[in-house]
Amino acid sequence: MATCSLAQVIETLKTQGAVTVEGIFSSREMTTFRNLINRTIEEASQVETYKGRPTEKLLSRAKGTVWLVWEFYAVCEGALRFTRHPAILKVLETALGEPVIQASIGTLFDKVAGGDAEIGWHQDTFFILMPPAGTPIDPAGYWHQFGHFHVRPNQMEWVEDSYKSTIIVRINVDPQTVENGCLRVIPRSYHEGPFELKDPNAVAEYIEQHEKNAMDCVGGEGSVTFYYPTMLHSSTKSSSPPGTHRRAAAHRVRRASLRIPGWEWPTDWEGGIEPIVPEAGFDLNPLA
Ligand SMILES: O=C(O)CCC(=O)C(=O)O
Repeated sequence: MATCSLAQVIETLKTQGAVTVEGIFSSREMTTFRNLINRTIEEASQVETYKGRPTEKLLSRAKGTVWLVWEFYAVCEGALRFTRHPAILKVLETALGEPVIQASIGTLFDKVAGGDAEIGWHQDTFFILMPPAGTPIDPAGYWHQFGHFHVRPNQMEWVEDSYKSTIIVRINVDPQTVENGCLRVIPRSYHEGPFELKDPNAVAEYIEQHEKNAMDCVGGEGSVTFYYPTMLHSSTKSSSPPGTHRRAAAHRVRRASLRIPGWEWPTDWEGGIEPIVPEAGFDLNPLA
C-alpha cells in the first residue's frame, strides 16, 4: 500500500483504509527523532513521575523493554513539530476535507527484538473526550487515563460513523519490516464500522473470512502510514536480531468540525484545540 501522488494516496486510503507514503522525513530527521525518543525513555525510566505523569502509567513494558510511551507528544519535547510536516497535513486535510485537529496526544511504539510485544486483531474504537462542565459522569465504566475518558461506540450517541472523520498517523522512525513486526491491517475492514456495535461473533467471523487478505504495512525509515481507527490491525513479535528497535509514533487527527454529541474534546493539551498549522523547514516533501 505504498504509493506516491496525492491523488493515489487519497484513493488508496479511502478504498483500502490504509496507505504508506515513503520519504516524508530524511534519515537525518529520523536520527534526531530517535535521539529525542531515547532521551525521553531514559529520563522517564529513572524517575517515578515524569512531566506530571506517573512513570508506571506512562511507560508500558514487554519483557523488560519499554514498548509503549503513552501521551508521547506531551512528554517528548521537540517531537510534536514532526506531526506538522506539510505532506502529512496535505494528506489529512484532503482526505477529511477541512482543517484538522489532533484527537490524541500520541503513543510511541518501540518494539524491541527480544521483548515479547505483540498485539492481536483489533480496532481503535474509542474517542478521547471529556464530559461537558457540570455533567457528572461515573468514570467507572470508562478506560480513564491521565484525566481523559476513552469513550467507546456504545457509550456515545451514534449520528454518523465519526471514525471515518478521524485518521491515525504513524511516523515510521525506523524501517518497518515483516521481521521486526510491522503493523498488519485487513484492507477495507474500516468500511465495517465498529464491530462492537454488531453481533458478538461478527469480528471473529470477519477475521476468519478476510485474514488471508491481510497486508503488512512495510515502510522505510521516515515513511508515514495513515489509516482509519476502525481498520482491523495487529502486529506480531519481532524476529529481528536481539536489541533491534522498530519505533513508530502514532497520533490521531480529526476533522476540525467533528463533534461527538454529549461530549467535549479535551482542551488541556497543546494541539487539541486549534487546527494544525503546517511547519516549514523539513528536508523533504514527496507531495509538494
Ligand atoms: O505498533 C504496533 O505494533 C501496534 C500498534 C497498535 O496496535 C495500535 O496502534 O493500536
